[in-house]
Amino acid sequence: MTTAPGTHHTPGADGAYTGPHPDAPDVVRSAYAQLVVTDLPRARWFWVDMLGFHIQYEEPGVLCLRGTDELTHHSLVLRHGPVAALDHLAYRVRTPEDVDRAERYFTALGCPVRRVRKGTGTRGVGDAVRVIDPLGFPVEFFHEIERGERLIQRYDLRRGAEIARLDHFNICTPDIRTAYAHYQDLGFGCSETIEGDTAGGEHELYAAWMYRKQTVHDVAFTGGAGPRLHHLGVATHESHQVLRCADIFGSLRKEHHIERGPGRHGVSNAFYLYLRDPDGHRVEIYTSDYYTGDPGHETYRWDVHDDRRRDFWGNAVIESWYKEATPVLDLDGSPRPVSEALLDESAVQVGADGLG
Ligand code: 4SX
Ligand code: FE2
Ligand code: CA
Repeated sequence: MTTAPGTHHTPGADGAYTGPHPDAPDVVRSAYAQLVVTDLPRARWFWVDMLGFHIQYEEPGVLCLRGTDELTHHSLVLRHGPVAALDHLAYRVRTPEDVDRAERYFTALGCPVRRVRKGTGTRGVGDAVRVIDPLGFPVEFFHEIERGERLIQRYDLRRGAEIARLDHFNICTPDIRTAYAHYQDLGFGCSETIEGDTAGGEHELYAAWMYRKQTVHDVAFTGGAGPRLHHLGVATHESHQVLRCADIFGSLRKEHHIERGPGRHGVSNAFYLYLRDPDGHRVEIYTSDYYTGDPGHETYRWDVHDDRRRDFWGNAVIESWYKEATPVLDLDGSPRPVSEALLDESAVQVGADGLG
């Protein structure tokens, strides 16, 4: 059952929100992503030397990376492979029993489900379950993960954008309302949406930002052909780190990696910069969004015609940002087919975008 986002998700607001599905696993947060890259030394240059991720573990063909604030083994795994793709997204769940709960929940939904025993999956991760979720994405649920040494005050090790932590996943899917309902069943709150003419009763849902941790999001949806990964959002502490990163790309004549920004988002209020890695995987350097942990936190709804929604200063969003994304893999490692887009925000007549 779905009702209009922003009107019902707050428990008690109008009685319509029924809470997470009773059988859903208790998700703590977006925890890590595993990307397939075609040239690991070049990917290492980008993610480690330029962005400032720390190497926690390496073996031939694999790099496990984390930010300064992360105490877990990794928030990003780069794996060498023949085709650039998303191997899987991973959410940490609250207890070991929640891993079993995830297995039952996705089995009941009729999804492909695979149990990954400790020591057979991603380095450092304990017992896990991998599924192809109802949106077509490869997603892992795990509880146990190895710890890493505290790096928060290792200023001597900082480089590039001085990445603090993974913040969010942004995924392309043709049907935002279905994505919204799926994550609502998993207990995610909704911080912000972009909707069709909210005064004219259009209420087409173009995008939504949903969270378990107490920030604007763990996952957001971009309307378009899917399943594809739109970007990984990684957080810095301060906006000067975002600017410094952009400056270093310029100094090295590597400015072609910069795709959009720097700027201030309307949605989330975060300061941002989008980059493309050597394989075209998109990453957003993101900082200074806001707290959403109050249980009465209400959804903020943007009109798709508001030029400030995606860039608060009204700067145009370029077409590649709407259209290009990373393909995803099946549980057995083969690329998954991509469905047609049902919804195209870039086709809406919006002055600043100059699209449509
Ligand atoms: O472009 S948006 O302002 O809608 C936006 C995009 C807001 C927050 C994000 O993390 C994002 O990727
Ligand atoms: Fe983002
Ligand atoms: Ca550019």
